[in-house]
Amino acid sequence: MVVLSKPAIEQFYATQTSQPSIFFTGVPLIDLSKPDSKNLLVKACEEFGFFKVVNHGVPTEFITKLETEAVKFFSLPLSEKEKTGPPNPFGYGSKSIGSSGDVGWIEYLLLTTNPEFSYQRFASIFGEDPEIFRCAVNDYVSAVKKMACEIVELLADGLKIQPRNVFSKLLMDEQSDSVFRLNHYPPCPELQDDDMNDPNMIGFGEHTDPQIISVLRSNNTSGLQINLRDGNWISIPPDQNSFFINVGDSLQVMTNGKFKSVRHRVLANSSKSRVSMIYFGGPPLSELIAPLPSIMEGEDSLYKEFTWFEYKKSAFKSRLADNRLGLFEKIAAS
Ligand code: GA4
Repeated sequence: MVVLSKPAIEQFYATQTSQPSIFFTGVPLIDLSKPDSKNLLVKACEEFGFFKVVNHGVPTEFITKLETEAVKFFSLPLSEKEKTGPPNPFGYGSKSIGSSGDVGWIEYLLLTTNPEFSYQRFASIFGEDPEIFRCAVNDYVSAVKKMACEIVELLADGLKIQPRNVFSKLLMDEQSDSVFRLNHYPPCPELQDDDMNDPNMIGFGEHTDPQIISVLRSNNTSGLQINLRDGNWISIPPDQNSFFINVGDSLQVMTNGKFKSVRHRVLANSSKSRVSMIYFGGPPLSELIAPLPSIMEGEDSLYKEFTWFEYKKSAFKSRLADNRLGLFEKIAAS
């Protein structure tokens, strides 16, 4: 159990009495309907790279419709699900994550958010009408992307960056290289406390997200943990009515390290199934990822210049737990 200093907690933490007390309940909480949220958002991104959002405006109907479709998909026989795979770059994957040997107690579906993506591969498994699945994904992703844009515009305001769409225009760009992921963590009955350090018992190993911003929604099953600056892991109580937001590596670079991408992981659960859906908002492949001039105030860039394509290429060759930004950091002059 981690205890944060009191002044930090008082800034923006809400204690939820319904959460089990074994969980740390001090998640930075942002109410998007409150006009003063921009300063709290900036603070959450600087201190944690992570926060929870309520009053987000994403219709509940879109969330439940997609969750129903996801559960339906993951309940299909393996041979059927595999018809949409392998997951490189888009499709179904099981246990194996990425292409460098990482494994987890998970099955998932990786999709592009590009509306042109052909759902033909789903035709055979969704019967006559893969349209239902396609619509559920599109409705959900459009609504979540709108919320993500609102958040990054508030962040630009909070950082006093002009124009306020510097980040959101990248997510809205037709060429935006954004990804959508449906995860299913089946219950892992053999799980014992002692196994927690066994990588095979980890649902999804520790990592930071390479993109700008990630928007996560899960059912009410625990598992998500974030790594604090002091190295401690804290459990994030699940909340199916809220969204959890991660700062990604690209936003860390664009803010010259003022915002930190958050290291996070998902632990396997012994009895309950966890279903999560994550939108990873990324820039177009050709976009130069560099600190925004207006944020620098005379300071030097901490990073070498690179395009999203270059970063993505190097990221997809890495192991999950690697410090991917390390390769792109400037070595400080002695
Ligand atoms: C982490 C964030 C997203 O889930 C993802 C992941 C991707 C994958 O699952 O194929 C990666 C991982 C993620 C970062 C490093 C590489 C690539 C697995 C992996 C080992 C889809 C992404 O964009 O980067």
